Amino acid sequence: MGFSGPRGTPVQGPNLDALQHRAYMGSDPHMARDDMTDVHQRIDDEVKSSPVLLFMKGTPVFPQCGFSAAVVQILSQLGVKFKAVDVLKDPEIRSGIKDYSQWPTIPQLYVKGEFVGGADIVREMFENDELAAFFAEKGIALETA
Ligand SMILES: N[C@@H](CCC(=O)N[C@@H](CS)C(=O)NCC(=O)O)C(=O)O
Repeated sequence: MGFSGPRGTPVQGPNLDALQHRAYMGSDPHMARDDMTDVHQRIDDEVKSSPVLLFMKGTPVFPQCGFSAAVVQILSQLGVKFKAVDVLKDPEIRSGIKDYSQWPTIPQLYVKGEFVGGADIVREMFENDELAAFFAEKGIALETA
């Protein structure tokens, strides 16, 4: 690519902010703004209609990624009921959730509409005994035997 104009004067290059933003927006650079708004709304509806919601790869029974499996395992160990959304079934959600939370990876755990974190954060909270307290504070029942 030639980025120099006449006599070597630099030509305005691509708008890096826009390119980075587009890259961040996910796998489909041609996704229209309206589609993104639509996905955002769908995610918002999901997040607000389930007290504990996990965006993951695969299902709780058949997780397709070790990070997702780790969060499922922790939630199950605590006896927390949760809804799971398999992002592998919906590329728009897989991409849109990263923008929604400003968090670049899956899994993503939401409690009462609030983004909690991914696998590392959930694991750390669990190991520090913070996670059970957090659920209690949010009014989420733990059904541990
Ligand atoms: N450090 C992350 C690990 C999760 C991670 O790296 N996820 C990757 C692989 S499953 C991911 O979501 N990559 C983007 C994608 O697959 O869309 C966490 O704490 O959750």
